[in-house]
Amino acid sequence: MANTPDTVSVLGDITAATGPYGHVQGDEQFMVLDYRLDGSSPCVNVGDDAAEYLRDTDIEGRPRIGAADIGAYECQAPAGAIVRSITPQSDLVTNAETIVFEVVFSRALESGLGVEDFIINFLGLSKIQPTVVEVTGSDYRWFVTVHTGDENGWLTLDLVDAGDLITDIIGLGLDAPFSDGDGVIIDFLEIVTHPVGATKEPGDSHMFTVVAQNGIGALHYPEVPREIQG
Ligand SMILES: [Ca+2]
Repeated sequence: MANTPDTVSVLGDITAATGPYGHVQGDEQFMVLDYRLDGSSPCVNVGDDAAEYLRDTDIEGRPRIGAADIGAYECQAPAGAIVRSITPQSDLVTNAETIVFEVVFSRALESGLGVEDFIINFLGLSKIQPTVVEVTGSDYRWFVTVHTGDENGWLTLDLVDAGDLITDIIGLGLDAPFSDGDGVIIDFLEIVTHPVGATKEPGDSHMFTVVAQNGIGALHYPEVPREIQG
């Protein structure tokens, strides 16, 4: 967050003024109309202590807690950052090896976030369980790459803070866990032969059921070398 005496950067979409009387509304972290900060707000402890007219107390005479907060009111109960959202980058994934989730925090992180901090919930019959393979990103926005396994199902991602303690830029621990993220449907192309598992003999006929999603393709019968035919 790049803040100067003249500008304040606030996470979120403030172009759509949908709150009461056309004011900005951003969850519970920035209680617009009285400008008091929630403990997990990005404005806590990131004000400028060297500002020329900074007072020892806020506009109500309440003491500073740690570094000064941005705004007129000093948050009296600073708390760690929270997860604002965990969102897959697609609602439906067809035949893809990986899917990426975006994870947004209420405050920039300092350290401690890794693949061990995430748990996958998968509803489906998977021979290869989906796994978290990579965590990238910085500050508020992080991206988690998940290997999709090999079967159709419904996949969500939770954050549990299982490895090194996740800390934010003001040194507080993350308020984990988070398990309210959006899910993604994993679809794989499926081909079933009929009769199932039958030995193929010269002259036999076979039928195929093809479950295809979101695409156009052709079905090919692979040519099997003579020496390994049953
Ligand atoms: Ca403070």
